[in-house]
Formats: sequence, C-alpha cells, structure tokens
Amino acid sequence: MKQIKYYFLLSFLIFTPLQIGAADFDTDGDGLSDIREQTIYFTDINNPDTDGDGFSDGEEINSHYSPHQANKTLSQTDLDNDGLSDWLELLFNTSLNNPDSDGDGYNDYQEILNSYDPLSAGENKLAQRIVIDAGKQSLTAYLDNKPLVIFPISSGKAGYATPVGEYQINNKNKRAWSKNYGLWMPYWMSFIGNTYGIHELPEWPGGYKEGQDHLGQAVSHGCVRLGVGPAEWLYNWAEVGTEVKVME
Ligand SMILES: [Ca+2]
Ligand SMILES: [Ca+2]
Ligand SMILES: [Ca+2]
Ligand SMILES: [Ca+2]
Repeated sequence: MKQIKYYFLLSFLIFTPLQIGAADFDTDGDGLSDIREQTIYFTDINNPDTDGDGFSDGEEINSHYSPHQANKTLSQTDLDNDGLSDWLELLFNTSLNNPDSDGDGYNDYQEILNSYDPLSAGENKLAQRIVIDAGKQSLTAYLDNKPLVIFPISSGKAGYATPVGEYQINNKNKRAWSKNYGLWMPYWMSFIGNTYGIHELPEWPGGYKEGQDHLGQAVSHGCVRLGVGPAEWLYNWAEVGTEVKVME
C-alpha cells in the first residue's frame, strides 16, 4: 500500500512540471503559447500569422483584431457562428469554436442574451447592471460585470440633470404616456419612482418623433432617452430589479 502511494506521489512530481512547460511553449514565436492557441484562440501553433494578413496572431489578439479574418476586429467575427462575437466569447470565457460551451442545448448567444450562465447548465442567472454616464452621454449594459453593449443617450439638460445615484428598475411599460409633457415614451422603464425613466426618443400625439440627432446631447428634462432599436433591446433585456447607476 505504501508503495502505491509513493508511486502516485512520484508521478505527480514528474508530470506537473512537464505540463507547466508545455503551457508556456510558443512553437511559432507569435506571443501566444501553444496551449492558448489550441484551447482558446484555435489558431495554428506552427504558423505565427494564421490568416496571412501580415500581423501575427499575438499582435492581433492584443489589439482586439481577429487572427482568423483579415481587417476584422474580434467584435466583428464569430468563429462558431452562434451569434456571439469572438470578443464577447473571450470576455465571458466561452468557447470560440463551440456554439454551446456548457452543452445544455442552448447556444452561448441565447444564454448571454437571456442572462443565463453560458458556462453552467441549469437556471443560473448572471447579474444585470445598467450604468448611465451623463458626461459621456452613454448607457452601458453589464452582464456579470462585463460590458455587453454601449448605447448613446440623451439625458437631462442643465438645470434638469438626471439625478446621480444608485437605483433600480421598478416598473416597465411598453408605451407610457407623459401627462406633464403630453407625449409618448416608448419602452419606458422607470428607475426613480415613476418620475425618471429610460425610454425611446419621445413621440408627440401628431406623430412627430424626436430625431436621433439629439442622442449624445443632454437635452431631456431628466429622463434618459435611447435611440430606435437600443430602447427596445434594453427593454427586453433588463428585468425589473436591475441595478441602475447614474454617474455625472
Ligand atoms: Ca504561438
Ligand atoms: Ca494575422
Ligand atoms: Ca461565437
Ligand atoms: Ca449552453
């Protein structure tokens, strides 16, 4: 019995240093170890420039470009065609070339879009958070503290600044009517009582809709306006209770 234990201890001591050595080895000298090329990036361990565009795989990864397609950023490529960009796959540690990283029948894109953990089968949900940056006039939706999307906004103008603080979405209404201003606010999500909310560019009863050119400028009366498309996306994504942080 003692001999068997000794044998296992010995094999542990022998194999562990070997595995560490292999992990550090970079056969083609492109700055990415063989292990990382094989298990994370799915690039050629014997060719420093997998897509032949003149930039090495290591350079491309470090500058957020795809090592698989010339002139495309990681946000513009989707190696496994699951709908989730290579950039988001790397951010969420899902597989670049397996559409269903945890093998639960739902692909990585569906899981991320619906805030499920793409790395564990089951109903495990990841935390959603919305950060509104009045200085940058932007709204970022975070999942598991990772920036998923960023949209231009129009928040409160001088004298009507959207109050800085930490709130949460407390109510959703697909098409809310503002009595105070006599206009429709599509995809309304309130985060301070029912007074301040996030919504699509407003529409007047006559059919006039505020122009997209107001996005990026603080011109609202305190609400946070989003463009056509992003407002509907955020409305469908965020659940009541989602944290909302407003920064100056
Ligand atoms: Ca390499
Ligand atoms: Ca390349
Ligand atoms: Ca993908
Ligand atoms: Ca899955």
